[in-house]
Amino acid sequence: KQIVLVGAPVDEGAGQRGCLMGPDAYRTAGLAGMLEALGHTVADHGNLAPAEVGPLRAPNPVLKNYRAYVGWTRALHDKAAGLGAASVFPIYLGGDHAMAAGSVSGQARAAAARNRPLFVLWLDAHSDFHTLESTASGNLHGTPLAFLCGLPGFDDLLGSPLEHTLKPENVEILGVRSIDREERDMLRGLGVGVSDMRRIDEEGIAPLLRPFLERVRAADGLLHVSLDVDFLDPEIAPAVGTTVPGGASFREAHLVMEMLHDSGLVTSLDLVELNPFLDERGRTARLMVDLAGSLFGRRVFDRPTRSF
Ligand code: DIR
Ligand code: MN
Ligand code: MN
Ligand code: MN
Repeated sequence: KQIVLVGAPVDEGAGQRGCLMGPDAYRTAGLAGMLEALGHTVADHGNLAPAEVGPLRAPNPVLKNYRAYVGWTRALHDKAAGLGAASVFPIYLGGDHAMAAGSVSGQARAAAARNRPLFVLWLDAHSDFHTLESTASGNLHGTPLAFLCGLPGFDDLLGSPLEHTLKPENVEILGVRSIDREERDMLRGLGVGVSDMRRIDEEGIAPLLRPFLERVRAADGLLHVSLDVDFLDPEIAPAVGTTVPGGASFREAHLVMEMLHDSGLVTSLDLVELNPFLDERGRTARLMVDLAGSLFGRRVFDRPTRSF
């Protein structure tokens, strides 16, 4: 594959600062070299900067860094729309999850131009399904998926209503274990696919993922994967500001990535919410790189015996 790395040092959306160091932590952990060793070509496009934004009034006084959210969404949307039109595989290096408002909306625009439906697998402890009205924390990384599904109130983000929204039934949230009441009601109303940790425990992660992948294939869809560090259990991935106990295990996470690779369906990826300031000697950054390795074809027998 021809892989393009796009750094998105966004940290205004999270409650804690530090995600701006994420892209460089992935580079330091050897992401590009690992992908090249698997036979891919890699072009690092460096880090994006937010777009300039004119005067704006935040629709809700609780929102933090609203202008920055708008600026990042516009810059990432344009970049992703361009990459989605080219025959490359973009990896968006976060940055907090607010960046997905731009990366995914841009990929959705490009998918629509190619007459292909975009599906999204959201691997996260949270559903990130607040509107600008419903958020109580004001942390904008809790809102991108609601924006992407076309919920109202987000027109400032691109300066006009989002044209290519995700179909709620084409979104699957996996690994979730912290959903606010307002988010739950909106998710249920729209019919977004949600598999929480209890379902993963009872049914196993593979049988939950497989039918979604089959739907993507049947629809000839493109698949974007948005991987939040807090999908993982904090015992193995401590470098995130919003840890929630009881997350995906090392084995579950690698299994998901290996199934995604085997499907051949994934066309773009976000690696988000890594906060290197909270890491233990790069341990979480290396695990995320390792997971990306499984998504790009690394098998158990060619994984190094000691990864950290
Ligand atoms: C909580 C936590 N639902 C909020 N959200 C997220 O602040 O809105 N944490 N996304 O990562
Ligand atoms: Mn998230
Ligand atoms: Mn269009
Ligand atoms: Mn999260």
